[in-house]
Amino acid sequence: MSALRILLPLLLLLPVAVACGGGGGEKAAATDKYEVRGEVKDVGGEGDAARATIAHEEIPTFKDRKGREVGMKPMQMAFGIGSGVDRAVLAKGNKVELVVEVDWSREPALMITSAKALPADTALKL
Ligand SMILES: [Cu+2]
Repeated sequence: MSALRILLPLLLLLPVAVACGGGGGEKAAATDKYEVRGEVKDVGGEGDAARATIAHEEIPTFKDRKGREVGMKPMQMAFGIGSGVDRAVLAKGNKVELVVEVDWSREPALMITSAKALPADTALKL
């Protein structure tokens, strides 16, 4: 019973330690994550150099590198492509729903970590 009393708080702290571990940035902010829809304008490169240029809808809750919620208007911009993303979904002209993770200590800061195809007739506010 006493072993559990010691172990349990440690187990509860573990996810916090993991969340603050990566990055090596000046502050231990958690990675921000956004869901955003858009249209693929261009895609290329492999591995760390892989980029997708997306015309994306507004991201109203987007936080800048100081953690201020400034939002992001609809625009066209390049994103990194995470290793687990299905590249077939990110074909030029496709409409997509993305999960984008932001880590300001990394280049590129904005990385697509999930991509799902939307029907071609999806109306986007771009
Ligand atoms: Cu943008």
